[in-house]
Amino acid sequence: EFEDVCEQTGVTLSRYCIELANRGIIDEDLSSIFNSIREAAKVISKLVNTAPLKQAELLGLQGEINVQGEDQKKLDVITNDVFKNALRYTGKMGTLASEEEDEPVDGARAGESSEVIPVLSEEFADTGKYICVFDPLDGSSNVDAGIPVGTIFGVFQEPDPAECELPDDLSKGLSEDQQRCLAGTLQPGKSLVAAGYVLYSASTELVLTFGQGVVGFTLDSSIGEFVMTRPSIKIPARGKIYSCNQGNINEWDQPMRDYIEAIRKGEGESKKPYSLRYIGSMVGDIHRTLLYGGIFAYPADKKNQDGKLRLLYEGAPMSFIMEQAGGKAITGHSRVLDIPPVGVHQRVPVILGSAEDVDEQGPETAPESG
Ligand code: P6P
Repeated sequence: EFEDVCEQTGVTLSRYCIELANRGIIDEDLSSIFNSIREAAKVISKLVNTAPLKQAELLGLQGEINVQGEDQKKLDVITNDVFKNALRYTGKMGTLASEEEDEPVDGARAGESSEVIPVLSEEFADTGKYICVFDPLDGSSNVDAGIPVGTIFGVFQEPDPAECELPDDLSKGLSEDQQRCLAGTLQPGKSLVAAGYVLYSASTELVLTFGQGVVGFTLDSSIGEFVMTRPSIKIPARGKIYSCNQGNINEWDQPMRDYIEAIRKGEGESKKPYSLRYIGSMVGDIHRTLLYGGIFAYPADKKNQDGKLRLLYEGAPMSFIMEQAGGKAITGHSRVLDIPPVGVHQRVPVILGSAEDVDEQGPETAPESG
């Protein structure tokens, strides 16, 4: 059973994936994909930890602007290549979508092309059945200051061709292959088959879910392996920490402002004042919320109706993990996992964490249509 794999102390991530594959809980392809994610995480951990020693080579700006309109850091580009190549060499990937790529790219032309082939280019041909969406180095602007940063990833299975209904404006001029891969990338979070994050901090933590609970591993550099340290992560039903950029409070809607003011002063349901903990790096803030409980929020505001965080490769994977750990994740109006993306870099407001805290902030309304 899944549980008995988790109870064997000292299980490495490599062995964990083999055991799950032997039990038919995941297939060999997904096991191979997680092996490549494991290797990429070790390389990125090393890069992040040694960056200050290699200032010129690794820190500072790449001198380009990414699709987000943000200055691309050298490490953004390097870690994106590390993650992309690790996945491509599995030969199991259909499509990859990254925060650092303007559009989804082919996943599996290992060796055939040193350049990745965008899904929207004519030579694209789908060759794998899994799709990976990822942010290779979330919070990278914090690296220079030694603040924890992370990688976030989610894995979808390619949908049946019959189920691929792209909006007309997205499918215009695309081949069937391209339409299927783009449709396969723009799936709602509830269709994820796996999700996880890697936290590069005092330790390097890898937390993942295959939809049967949440498991945590810690990198043991002395053997170069991720060792299982948290067999079954469950978020407390209620916490006493809130995590948000309170500097934006005047831009939030009234219910959000009232909620934060109440829990801050001990006037919320628990009658005790909450503490504010916010490092401005999503993976670190979410990992602490997952383990200690409480609420993390990057809500919509007057300037950004969809908030700041990206649905496909930030909000959805983190919401999947949070729900699998017994928590909740809403936009302020609906469940994050129900939202079908219409764009790879679409933003989404995110309020997630302990179930009782999220319910207190704003009871979930009916899932958004579509
Ligand atoms: P703000 C980092 O830039 C990031 O994308 C997330 O990691 C983090 O949660 C958020 O933005 C911080 O945004 O506006 O509070 O600096």
